[in-house]
Amino acid sequence: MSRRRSLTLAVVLALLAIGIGIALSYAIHWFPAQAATQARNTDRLYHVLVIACIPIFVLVTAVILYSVWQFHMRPGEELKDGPPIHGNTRLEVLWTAFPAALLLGMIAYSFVVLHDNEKKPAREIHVGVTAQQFAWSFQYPPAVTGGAPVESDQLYLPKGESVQFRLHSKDVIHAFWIPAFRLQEDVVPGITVQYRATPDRLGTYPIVCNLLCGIGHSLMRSAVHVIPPAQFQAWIQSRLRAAGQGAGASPSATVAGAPSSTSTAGAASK
Ligand SMILES: [Cu+2]
Repeated sequence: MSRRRSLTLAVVLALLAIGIGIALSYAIHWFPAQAATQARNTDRLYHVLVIACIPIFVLVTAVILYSVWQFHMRPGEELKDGPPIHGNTRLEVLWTAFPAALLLGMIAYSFVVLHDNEKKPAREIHVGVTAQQFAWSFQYPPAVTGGAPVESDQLYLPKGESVQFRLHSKDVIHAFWIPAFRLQEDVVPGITVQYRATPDRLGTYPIVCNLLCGIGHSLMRSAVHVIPPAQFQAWIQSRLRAAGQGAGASPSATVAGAPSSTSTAGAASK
Protein backbone atom coordinates (compact mmCIF):
# COMPACT_ATOMS: atom_id res chain seq x y z
CA MET A 1 0.00 0.00 0.00
CA SER A 2 1.35 3.41 -0.90
CA ARG A 3 2.14 5.78 1.96
CA ARG A 4 -0.58 8.18 0.79
CA ARG A 5 -3.25 5.49 0.85
CA SER A 6 -2.17 4.16 4.24
CA LEU A 7 -2.27 7.70 5.62
CA THR A 8 -5.84 8.12 4.31
CA LEU A 9 -6.78 4.80 5.90
CA ALA A 10 -5.25 5.90 9.24
CA VAL A 11 -7.21 9.19 9.16
CA VAL A 12 -10.49 7.40 8.37
CA LEU A 13 -9.92 4.89 11.21
CA ALA A 14 -9.06 7.72 13.61
CA LEU A 15 -12.26 9.62 12.74
CA LEU A 16 -14.24 6.41 13.22
CA ALA A 17 -12.61 5.86 16.63
CA ILE A 18 -13.43 9.45 17.66
CA GLY A 19 -17.07 8.91 16.64
CA ILE A 20 -17.32 5.64 18.58
CA GLY A 21 -15.64 7.20 21.63
CA ILE A 22 -18.01 10.16 21.73
CA ALA A 23 -21.06 7.94 21.13
CA LEU A 24 -19.96 5.66 24.00
CA SER A 25 -19.46 8.64 26.31
CA TYR A 26 -23.14 9.49 25.73
CA ALA A 27 -24.58 5.97 25.57
CA ILE A 28 -23.21 4.79 28.92
CA HIS A 29 -24.70 6.30 32.06
CA TRP A 30 -21.60 6.76 34.17
CA PHE A 31 -23.08 8.61 37.11
CA PRO A 32 -25.84 8.25 39.71
CA ALA A 33 -28.98 10.41 39.53
CA GLN A 34 -28.48 14.19 39.39
CA ALA A 35 -30.29 15.62 42.40
CA ALA A 36 -28.86 19.15 42.57
CA THR A 37 -28.29 22.04 40.18
CA GLN A 38 -24.58 21.71 40.92
CA ALA A 39 -24.69 18.08 39.76
CA ARG A 40 -25.96 19.15 36.33
CA ASN A 41 -23.20 21.75 35.95
CA THR A 42 -20.53 19.31 37.08
CA ASP A 43 -21.72 16.58 34.72
CA ARG A 44 -21.82 19.01 31.78
CA LEU A 45 -18.23 20.02 32.59
CA TYR A 46 -17.26 16.35 32.71
CA HIS A 47 -18.89 15.69 29.35
CA VAL A 48 -17.14 18.63 27.69
CA LEU A 49 -13.78 17.48 29.08
CA VAL A 50 -14.34 13.91 27.91
CA ILE A 51 -15.37 15.05 24.43
CA ALA A 52 -12.31 17.32 24.23
CA CYS A 53 -10.04 14.49 25.36
CA ILE A 54 -11.31 11.75 23.03
CA PRO A 55 -9.87 13.30 19.81
CA ILE A 56 -6.56 14.00 21.60
CA PHE A 57 -6.34 10.41 22.81
CA VAL A 58 -7.20 9.09 19.35
CA LEU A 59 -4.72 11.46 17.65
CA VAL A 60 -1.84 10.43 19.92
CA THR A 61 -2.70 6.72 19.66
CA ALA A 62 -3.16 6.97 15.87
CA VAL A 63 0.23 8.65 15.38
CA ILE A 64 1.93 5.99 17.52
CA LEU A 65 0.22 3.09 15.73
CA TYR A 66 0.79 4.62 12.29
CA SER A 67 4.49 5.11 13.05
CA VAL A 68 4.85 1.56 14.33
CA TRP A 69 3.13 0.29 11.22
CA GLN A 70 4.94 2.46 8.64
CA PHE A 71 8.40 3.03 10.12
CA HIS A 72 9.27 -0.18 11.95
CA MET A 73 12.54 -1.90 11.10
CA ARG A 74 12.30 -4.51 8.42
CA PRO A 75 14.35 -7.74 8.58
CA GLY A 76 17.98 -6.94 7.80
CA GLU A 77 17.71 -3.32 9.01
CA GLU A 78 18.39 -4.11 12.68
CA LEU A 79 21.81 -2.44 12.71
CA LYS A 80 20.84 0.59 10.67
CA ASP A 81 20.45 3.97 12.33
CA GLY A 82 17.60 6.36 11.57
CA PRO A 83 18.21 9.31 9.22
CA PRO A 84 19.96 12.22 11.03
CA ILE A 85 17.17 14.82 11.03
CA HIS A 86 17.24 18.09 12.92
CA GLY A 87 13.56 18.33 13.78
CA ASN A 88 10.69 20.45 12.56
CA THR A 89 10.31 23.84 14.21
CA ARG A 90 6.84 24.53 12.82
CA LEU A 91 5.56 21.16 14.08
CA GLU A 92 7.12 21.67 17.50
CA VAL A 93 5.58 25.13 17.88
CA LEU A 94 2.21 23.68 16.88
CA TRP A 95 2.29 20.73 19.28
CA THR A 96 3.25 23.02 22.12
CA ALA A 97 0.83 25.86 21.39
CA PHE A 98 -2.24 23.77 20.60
CA PRO A 99 -2.22 21.63 23.82
CA ALA A 100 -1.40 24.75 25.87
CA ALA A 101 -4.42 26.60 24.43
CA LEU A 102 -6.66 23.57 24.89
CA LEU A 103 -5.52 23.09 28.48
CA LEU A 104 -6.04 26.76 29.32
CA GLY A 105 -9.53 26.57 27.81
CA MET A 106 -10.44 23.54 29.92
CA ILE A 107 -9.02 25.16 33.06
CA ALA A 108 -11.01 28.35 32.39
CA TYR A 109 -14.25 26.42 31.83
CA SER A 110 -13.69 24.32 35.00
CA PHE A 111 -13.07 27.50 36.97
CA VAL A 112 -16.31 29.05 35.69
CA VAL A 113 -18.35 25.94 36.58
CA LEU A 114 -16.84 25.57 40.07
CA HIS A 115 -17.24 29.28 40.70
CA ASP A 116 -20.91 29.06 39.65
CA ASN A 117 -21.49 26.06 41.90
CA GLU A 118 -20.14 27.93 44.91
CA LYS A 119 -21.80 31.27 44.21
CA LYS A 120 -23.84 32.60 47.11
CA PRO A 121 -27.53 32.58 46.15
CA ALA A 122 -29.96 35.37 47.14
CA ARG A 123 -31.61 33.07 49.68
CA GLU A 124 -30.25 30.02 51.43
CA ILE A 125 -30.77 28.00 54.57
CA HIS A 126 -27.95 26.84 56.81
CA VAL A 127 -27.60 23.28 57.98
CA GLY A 128 -24.86 22.05 60.31
CA VAL A 129 -23.14 18.76 59.52
CA THR A 130 -21.23 17.02 62.30
CA ALA A 131 -18.92 14.13 61.55
CA GLN A 132 -17.57 11.79 64.17
CA GLN A 133 -16.27 8.24 64.16
CA PHE A 134 -18.49 6.77 62.68
CA ALA A 135 -21.70 8.69 62.17
CA TRP A 136 -23.16 11.84 60.66
CA SER A 137 -25.57 14.18 62.40
CA PHE A 138 -27.33 17.23 61.03
CA GLN A 139 -28.23 20.39 62.90
CA TYR A 140 -31.03 22.75 61.92
CA PRO A 141 -30.55 26.14 63.61
CA PRO A 142 -33.49 28.26 64.92
CA ALA A 143 -33.41 30.35 61.71
CA VAL A 144 -34.52 27.22 59.85
CA THR A 145 -36.82 25.65 62.45
CA GLY A 146 -38.44 28.86 63.73
CA GLY A 147 -38.06 27.40 67.21
CA ALA A 148 -35.51 25.32 69.08
CA PRO A 149 -32.60 23.83 67.13
CA VAL A 150 -33.31 20.38 65.76
CA GLU A 151 -30.84 17.55 65.30
CA SER A 152 -31.29 14.51 63.09
CA ASP A 153 -29.18 11.58 61.97
CA GLN A 154 -30.74 11.68 58.51
CA LEU A 155 -30.57 14.75 56.33
CA TYR A 156 -33.89 16.27 55.24
CA LEU A 157 -33.83 19.07 52.66
CA PRO A 158 -36.60 21.02 50.94
CA LYS A 159 -36.52 20.71 47.16
CA GLY A 160 -35.52 23.86 45.29
CA GLU A 161 -33.95 25.68 48.25
CA SER A 162 -30.25 26.46 48.35
CA VAL A 163 -28.48 25.04 51.35
CA GLN A 164 -25.20 26.04 52.86
CA PHE A 165 -23.75 23.21 54.88
CA ARG A 166 -21.37 24.01 57.71
CA LEU A 167 -19.17 21.04 58.29
CA HIS A 168 -17.55 20.21 61.64
CA SER A 169 -15.65 17.19 62.83
CA LYS A 170 -15.46 16.03 66.43
CA ASP A 171 -12.39 13.85 65.97
CA VAL A 172 -10.49 13.10 62.74
CA ILE A 173 -10.73 14.22 59.12
CA HIS A 174 -13.77 12.87 57.29
CA ALA A 175 -15.14 13.69 53.85
CA PHE A 176 -18.76 14.67 53.35
CA TRP A 177 -19.89 13.25 50.04
CA ILE A 178 -23.31 13.17 48.44
CA PRO A 179 -22.74 11.46 45.08
CA ALA A 180 -26.12 12.64 43.75
CA PHE A 181 -25.01 16.26 44.36
CA ARG A 182 -21.52 15.60 42.86
CA LEU A 183 -19.91 17.45 45.73
CA GLN A 184 -17.40 16.35 48.29
CA GLU A 185 -15.66 18.33 50.96
CA ASP A 186 -13.17 17.34 53.64
CA VAL A 187 -14.43 17.81 57.19
CA VAL A 188 -11.44 18.94 59.22
CA PRO A 189 -11.42 19.12 63.03
CA GLY A 190 -10.97 22.65 64.37
CA ILE A 191 -12.33 24.50 61.36
CA THR A 192 -15.74 25.03 59.75
CA VAL A 193 -15.86 24.07 56.12
CA GLN A 194 -18.66 25.34 53.91
CA TYR A 195 -20.38 23.59 51.08
CA ARG A 196 -23.35 24.61 48.96
CA ALA A 197 -26.00 22.68 47.08
CA THR A 198 -29.45 23.29 45.65
CA PRO A 199 -31.34 20.00 45.64
CA ASP A 200 -33.74 19.96 42.71
CA ARG A 201 -34.99 16.38 42.51
CA LEU A 202 -37.18 14.57 45.02
CA GLY A 203 -35.87 11.32 46.44
CA THR A 204 -33.53 9.66 48.89
CA TYR A 205 -29.80 9.55 48.10
CA PRO A 206 -26.79 8.19 49.99
CA ILE A 207 -24.39 10.27 52.08
CA VAL A 208 -20.96 8.73 52.30
CA CYS A 209 -17.81 9.42 54.29
CA ASN A 210 -15.19 9.29 51.56
CA LEU A 211 -11.99 9.55 53.58
CA LEU A 212 -10.62 6.60 55.54
CA CYS A 213 -11.32 7.69 59.12
CA GLY A 214 -10.91 4.49 61.13
CA ILE A 215 -12.18 0.97 61.60
CA GLY A 216 -15.87 1.84 61.11
CA HIS A 217 -15.30 4.08 58.09
CA SER A 218 -17.21 1.84 55.66
CA LEU A 219 -20.28 2.06 57.91
CA MET A 220 -20.20 5.84 58.11
CA ARG A 221 -23.20 6.42 55.87
CA SER A 222 -26.47 8.23 56.06
CA ALA A 223 -29.13 9.44 53.63
CA VAL A 224 -30.40 12.72 52.30
CA HIS A 225 -34.14 12.99 51.74
CA VAL A 226 -35.11 15.71 49.29
CA ILE A 227 -38.78 16.47 50.00
CA PRO A 228 -41.26 19.17 48.99
CA PRO A 229 -40.91 22.37 51.09
CA ALA A 230 -44.33 21.91 52.76
CA GLN A 231 -43.38 18.40 53.82
CA PHE A 232 -40.07 19.74 55.11
CA GLN A 233 -41.91 22.24 57.31
CA ALA A 234 -44.14 19.44 58.59
CA TRP A 235 -41.07 17.37 59.42
CA ILE A 236 -39.47 20.29 61.31
CA GLN A 237 -42.73 20.86 63.24
CA SER A 238 -42.96 17.17 64.17
CA ARG A 239 -39.35 17.30 65.38
CA LEU A 240 -40.10 20.40 67.48
CA ARG A 241 -43.21 18.78 68.98
CA ALA A 242 -41.30 15.61 69.80
CA ALA A 243 -38.62 17.74 71.51
CA GLY A 244 -41.30 19.64 73.47
CA GLN A 245 -42.85 16.41 74.70
CA GLY A 246 -39.51 14.84 75.63
CA ALA A 247 -38.60 14.35 79.29
CA GLY A 248 -37.34 17.60 80.89
CA ALA A 249 -37.98 19.51 77.70
CA SER A 250 -35.74 22.56 77.76
CA PRO A 251 -35.94 25.25 75.08
CA SER A 252 -32.66 24.03 73.65
CA ALA A 253 -33.69 20.37 73.62
CA THR A 254 -32.75 18.70 70.41
CA VAL A 255 -34.15 15.60 68.87
CA ALA A 256 -31.92 12.85 67.64
CA GLY A 257 -32.72 9.38 66.49
CA ALA A 258 -34.54 7.61 63.72
CA PRO A 259 -36.74 9.96 61.68
CA SER A 260 -39.56 7.42 61.72
CA SER A 261 -39.82 7.57 65.52
CA THR A 262 -43.00 9.63 65.23
CA SER A 263 -45.83 9.00 62.82
CA THR A 264 -45.69 12.52 61.37
CA ALA A 265 -41.99 12.28 60.67
CA GLY A 266 -42.58 8.85 59.20
CA ALA A 267 -45.07 10.33 56.78
CA ALA A 268 -42.68 13.14 55.98
CA SER A 269 -39.84 10.73 55.25
CA LYS A 270 -41.35 10.13 51.80
CU1 LIG B 1 -14.71 7.89 57.01
